[in-house]
Amino acid sequence: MMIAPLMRGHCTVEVLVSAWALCAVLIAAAQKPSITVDEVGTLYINSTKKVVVNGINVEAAFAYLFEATTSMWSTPEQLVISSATNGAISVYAADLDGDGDLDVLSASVDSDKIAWYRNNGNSTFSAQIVISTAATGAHSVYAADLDGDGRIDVLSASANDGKIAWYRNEGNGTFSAQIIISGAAGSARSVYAVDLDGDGNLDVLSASHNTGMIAWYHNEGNGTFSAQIVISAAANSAHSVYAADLDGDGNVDVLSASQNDDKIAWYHNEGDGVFSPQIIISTAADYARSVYAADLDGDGDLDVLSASWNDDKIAWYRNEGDGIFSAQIIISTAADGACSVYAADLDGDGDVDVLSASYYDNKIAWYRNNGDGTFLTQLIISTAAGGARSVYAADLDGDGDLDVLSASQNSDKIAWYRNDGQWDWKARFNVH
Ligand SMILES: *[C@@H]1O[C@H](CO)[C@@H](O)[C@H](O)[C@H]1NC(C)=O
Ligand SMILES: *[C@@H]1O[C@H](CO)[C@@H](O)[C@H](O)[C@H]1NC(C)=O
Ligand SMILES: *[C@@H]1O[C@H](CO)[C@@H](O)[C@H](O)[C@H]1NC(C)=O
Ligand SMILES: *[C@@H]1O[C@H](CO)[C@@H](O)[C@H](O)[C@H]1NC(C)=O
Ligand SMILES: [Ca+2]
Repeated sequence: MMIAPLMRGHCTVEVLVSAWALCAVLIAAAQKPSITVDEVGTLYINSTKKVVVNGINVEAAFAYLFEATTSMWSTPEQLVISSATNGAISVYAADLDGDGDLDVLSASVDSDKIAWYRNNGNSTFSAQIVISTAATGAHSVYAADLDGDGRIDVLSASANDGKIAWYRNEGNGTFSAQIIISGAAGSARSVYAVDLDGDGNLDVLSASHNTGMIAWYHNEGNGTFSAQIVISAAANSAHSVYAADLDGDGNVDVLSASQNDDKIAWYHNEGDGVFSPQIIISTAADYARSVYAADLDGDGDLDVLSASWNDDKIAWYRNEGDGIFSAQIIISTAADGACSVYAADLDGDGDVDVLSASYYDNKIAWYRNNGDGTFLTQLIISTAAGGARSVYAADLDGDGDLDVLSASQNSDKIAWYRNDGQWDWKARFNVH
């Protein structure tokens, strides 16, 4: 604000010597606008501010057209990691062999299998490496260092044997046999790991479909777990569990999505892993299947996202502060059989975008955040994910942007979609 008048000739008068020095530096550093033609006849208009043609800001107009013309954005190729995942239902990524790149994990419901795929470091993956086939009706896979040895262990939830289990990483991605945390998780649909009582160890959370139960298992410190501690049994046919500090008090709260009561709800962590009764965020998520939390409007607190199957809906709930949530805000109803939602900055513009997987239209899609929690229309990543069940984002090729992963049940596929950075229109059209 102060600089423009200073540069217009007041540099040497009425100001301190230090300000004069700053002024001189700014003038020296400032690139001068120019219009030039080179030998081959290319005309360069180099502006240090705006280029205005008859009142139109040319760069702003280009940006608008690029955003609006989504056909300029090519759909990425589906890169299949494995077709050996009979009933692929869950996908996750973590560096399992400690070589610095992200490996991929899968759960397959029809083959009771938890498996991984080693990232070769050159955008290819190894053949499937089976961790266990003892997760009967496997529904969910996650990874976290449960025993604190610096290696990332693997977790599973399996529906047909009611098991929450883990597999100790013995180093370089070799795993122990299945270690059962609990066999009392009913029709277990979802597993997550987070430190709930603030003792520095990662505890485990589960969602149980048939009992409507959200529960946790206390990590005693070396991957030994307490018996099941029930948080709530009021999540009728619970399908998804997640955790995040929703009211900013430093304790990690718990979130659930449950099908039969169409409910997105949370449980306030009172400290030390003691939870409040269920607090309903919404019952407008018809056959709720998935819940996630991220700061979508950039106001510093975590908002909540849902995917619901019957109304094909991806929606969010604005955190008004202290864990008070707005009514449902719909992002899209074009996700036919919506069953998985995730959030990540896919276009690298600093805000968090939203991803969905939907079963009936075999679709992996995303919704570009304008930065304030308003979203552009659905952008399709793929419709080749037959019976899509799970979506996740991770930088698999190590180029600094986030790629997308899918698990599709009917096509038995774990696949990824490379982010080629095309969303940055200036970079895309820059001739230099
Ligand atoms: C104009 O900008 C381009 C880069 O965009 C640069 O290569 C060129 O040297 C600039 N020309 C002038 C005259 O500043
Ligand atoms: C990628 O790396 C793997 C393992 O080192 C190697 O077998 C494969 O040939 C490489 N592929 C490409 C395309 O470089
Ligand atoms: C890890 O295992 C892979 C595959 O068996 C092998 O190629 C690699 O050398 C191992 N690395 C270490 C550090 O043991
Ligand atoms: C793990 O910690 C628990 C609680 O401190 C203890 O009872 C158990 O013996 C330990 N197990 C191992 C394998 O160190
Ligand atoms: Ca470990």
